[in-house]
Amino acid sequence: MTGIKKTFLRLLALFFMISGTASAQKDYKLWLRYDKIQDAVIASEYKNNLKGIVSLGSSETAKISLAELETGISHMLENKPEIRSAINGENNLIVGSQTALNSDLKKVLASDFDKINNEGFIIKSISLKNKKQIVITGKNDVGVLYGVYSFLRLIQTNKSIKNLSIVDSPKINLRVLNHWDNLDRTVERGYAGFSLWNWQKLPDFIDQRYIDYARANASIGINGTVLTNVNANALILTPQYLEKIEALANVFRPYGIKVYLTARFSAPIEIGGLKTADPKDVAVANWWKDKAKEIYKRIPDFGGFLVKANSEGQPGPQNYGRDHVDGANMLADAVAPFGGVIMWRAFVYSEHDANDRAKQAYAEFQPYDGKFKDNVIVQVKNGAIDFQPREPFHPLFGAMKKTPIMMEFQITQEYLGFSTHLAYLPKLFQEVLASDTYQKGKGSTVAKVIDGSLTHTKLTGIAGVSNIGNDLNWTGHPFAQANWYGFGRLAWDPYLDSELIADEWLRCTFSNDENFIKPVKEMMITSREAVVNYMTPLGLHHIMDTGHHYGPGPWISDLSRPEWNPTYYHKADKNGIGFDRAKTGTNATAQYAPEVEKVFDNLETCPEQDLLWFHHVSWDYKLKNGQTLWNGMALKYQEGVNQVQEMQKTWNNAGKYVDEERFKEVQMLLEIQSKEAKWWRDACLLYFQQYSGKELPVGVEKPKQTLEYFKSLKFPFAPGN
Ligand code: BDP
Repeated sequence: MTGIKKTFLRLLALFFMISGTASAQKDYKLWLRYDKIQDAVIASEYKNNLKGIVSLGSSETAKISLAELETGISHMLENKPEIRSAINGENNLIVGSQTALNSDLKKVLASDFDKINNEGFIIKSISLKNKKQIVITGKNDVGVLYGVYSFLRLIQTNKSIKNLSIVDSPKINLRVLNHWDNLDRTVERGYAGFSLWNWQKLPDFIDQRYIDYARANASIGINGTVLTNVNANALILTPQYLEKIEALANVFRPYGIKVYLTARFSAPIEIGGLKTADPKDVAVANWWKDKAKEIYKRIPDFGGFLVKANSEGQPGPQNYGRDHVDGANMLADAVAPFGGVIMWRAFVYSEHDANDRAKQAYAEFQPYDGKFKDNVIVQVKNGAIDFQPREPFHPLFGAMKKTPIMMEFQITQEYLGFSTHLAYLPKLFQEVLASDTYQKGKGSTVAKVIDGSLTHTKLTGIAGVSNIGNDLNWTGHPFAQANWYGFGRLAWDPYLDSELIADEWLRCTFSNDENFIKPVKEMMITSREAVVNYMTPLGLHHIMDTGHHYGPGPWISDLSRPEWNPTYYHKADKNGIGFDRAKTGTNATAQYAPEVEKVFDNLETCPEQDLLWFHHVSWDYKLKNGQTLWNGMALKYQEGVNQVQEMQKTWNNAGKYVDEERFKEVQMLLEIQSKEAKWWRDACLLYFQQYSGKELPVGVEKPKQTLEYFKSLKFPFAPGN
């Protein structure tokens, strides 16, 4: 090869590298793209109302607010507003916390300040000495920052800013991400690459990603992050690692984000040199007290610990004949002097307990109601089994009347197609939040339980198991970003409509063009139901392949723990299919309030979407649409496949509104999803057909492979396992 040719090829390679990076950055920016406003009329309204910015604060957080406004506005309007040192003239955007406001402003806004809490904000069009201004304020600088992001979102979504009067506060105190990140940077159930936390380079190297991560979280109101896996490693609590945690905490602090760690219960033995981790042992309690002191010395606003104890092999107080209350309260005492909290997980079930797994967490935790210290909050998964595509709400939400309980959602798609399937999860989250527990009569929704309005608990919280990794687009699938975004928005306000959230996200992330928004929003909204249909329709659950949880495995029946086997959950036989959790079966329905119990218990009133969760039903049972259960189930599987094909069509028509790179990415991913939806349909139906003994109804495509083929598939290096 000649020298010139070589140079040319090198340049060509470089060009592709650079353009590749540039395109990847499109995903990288998440919903903070701040694209130019396309509509000239709207853009001119913004320009007229935003002549100058007056920033009244000087803290790190205030500087971030100002920088974000400058970047956002100058990109969206292609015009940099003047930064003014004082309120001169009109059409200024005045930004600052309550204490920084002058007395005129304080007076104008006094009644609004009464309506917000410490993290809330006010965005208001006002007239000051006959001059029009917009104010963004809050009780402190972090509230102002939330207001800034909310204001930028108005512009991103092309809303009018002429007569603003927005007064908003988060309804839940702890809005946290749970990273299941290991110290070797693998991520348990993570499908977006490796962990963001580069432990080897910390504390000295601050990756720009840490800052961008904090920005993204602050923009949706997330105020806490648990950095490490619930299956914890005690080493994170050693000085060598605490120094690194401190560096991350310093990055996150100005964004209003507190750092939390998972505490391995046996840490006093593993890194403390003690012989026991018995919570009643004075030396153990003191070890934790000293550890807390050491952490708070470095990180004065450290959030506290998240603990998975005596669950799936993790150590806990029961190893010493103590219970969850003993363990949680001992840790609570250690962090209490510093204002820390303990998030104690209720995700427990035991192979030694012959009881229905769905009943075990309630059975164990409900009797502890009212026994935990004030700074303990019990973290409960949304359903009683384990983050399935659909689960009825966890009965504990209706049953802990004196104990703060927080929600745990899974944003990472362990059971919903990893990061290859498009599944818009806020739809799932909303379904759970809106479920009525009847704890105090009709209207006692899960949302009201976790925001404390029903039980009047002061400590309230919501956690989302993160779907973030070091993939260039953060979440593996461009649309999985919407699940991170939507989680944050619902954590802020659990009454928000998931469809509005989808609308917002699409506008910020892709385009404001209605011809794009309408069909693509529809695609997002149906996507979760599509996944339910092609994986686990009519209340089926836990029928995925074992270990990695990738793909179907309803046939698995040989695992050592009975409740790990899919056959335990579907109980298919010649007579029918489903888990009888009604009075005639395990009576799990009795864990709900009588009003809910009645509905679930009765085959006639049980919602069909939960049918096989609560009932073992004959293959010939007539569904509401007149189909037999077998036919109806087969048709649901087919419907799921059809829905994905519709999603593909929608996306194929969206090409002209989206950049080539993201368009292709999503197109390829939908193609995988379509193939895998068929895989789920065929494998499950062939397997269940052995029991039903019936033909597939008209309208359901015939499988092209045999059941043996599906059973033979192996995925030795499936991610996240
Ligand atoms: C299960 C996951 C497992 C987690 C566990 C948990 O498969 O990796 O450790 O949940 O939440 O769904 O503790």
